[in-house]
Amino acid sequence: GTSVIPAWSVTMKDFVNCWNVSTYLVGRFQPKFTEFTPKELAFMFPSLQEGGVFTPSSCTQDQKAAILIPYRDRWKHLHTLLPVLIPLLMRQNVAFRIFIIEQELPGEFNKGALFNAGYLEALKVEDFDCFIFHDVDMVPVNDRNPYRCDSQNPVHLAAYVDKFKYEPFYDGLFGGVVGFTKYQYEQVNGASNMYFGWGAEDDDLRDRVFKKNFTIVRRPEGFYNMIKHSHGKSQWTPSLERFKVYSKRYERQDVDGLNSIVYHQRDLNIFPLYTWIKIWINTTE
Ligand code: BGN
Repeated sequence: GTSVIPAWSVTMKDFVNCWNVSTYLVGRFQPKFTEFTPKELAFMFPSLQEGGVFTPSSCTQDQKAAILIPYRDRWKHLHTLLPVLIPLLMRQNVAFRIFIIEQELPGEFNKGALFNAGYLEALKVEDFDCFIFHDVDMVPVNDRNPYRCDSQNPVHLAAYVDKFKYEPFYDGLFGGVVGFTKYQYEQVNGASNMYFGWGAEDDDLRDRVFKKNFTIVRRPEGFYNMIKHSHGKSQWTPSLERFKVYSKRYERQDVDGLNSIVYHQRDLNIFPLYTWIKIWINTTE
């Protein structure tokens, strides 16, 4: 039947699309890389709600984004990224929740498995439209790069990185920061769970995307600076196994990924800046 909306329930907010009113965007900027304590950050962002939640108050956002940061032993990086990322997301009027997806020791880091576990755990907390998988050391330096999923295709947000002189490092680069809708992530069966250590899990994910007939969206504003690693290079060991795993990627896509991830959620903590989830992944197989 017809329903009558009483006039008093129609507020200005209903008419204002958040993506049309991002008033305070500046484009390219040069952030200072400064580490803050969680306390300082909570003080800096009083409009951030417990768990690292933000809902724009003056406009209507059509997407709710889960910002998923795979993590292990990178406290300094995380608290250098957040003072840039949080206000940027607020300037863009993104409705978001920040998740730190920490892999429990011991064992090699497995970013793909953390993507999958993080995705599933985020959906247990609340429903999301857009999943942004975000490296802990990638700092956005252009706030006109929208933290927003594309309705058609997965997005590679970190297209231009200082480490690669802001040039596309290679055509198929799909690392750093990527965004999927729920539909897109489920279609590609998530990420592979079989890459331990550094490298190739992002190339595998890209090939999954293409195999399911998506393309990749890159925006001209996708500029990032990497936080320098004190060890000079990444402390993750480049895995030698990765070439072998990668060569069988198409055979595995439908049986290795979101539908096969084995993990345990060890801990879930709601902190002022983030929802922190600890994940155990089987590393002995
Ligand atoms: C590539 C790595 C990526 C990494 C980029 C940028 C591989 C594939 C081996 C089959 N790919 O070389 O994982 O994101 O460099 O550093 O190692």
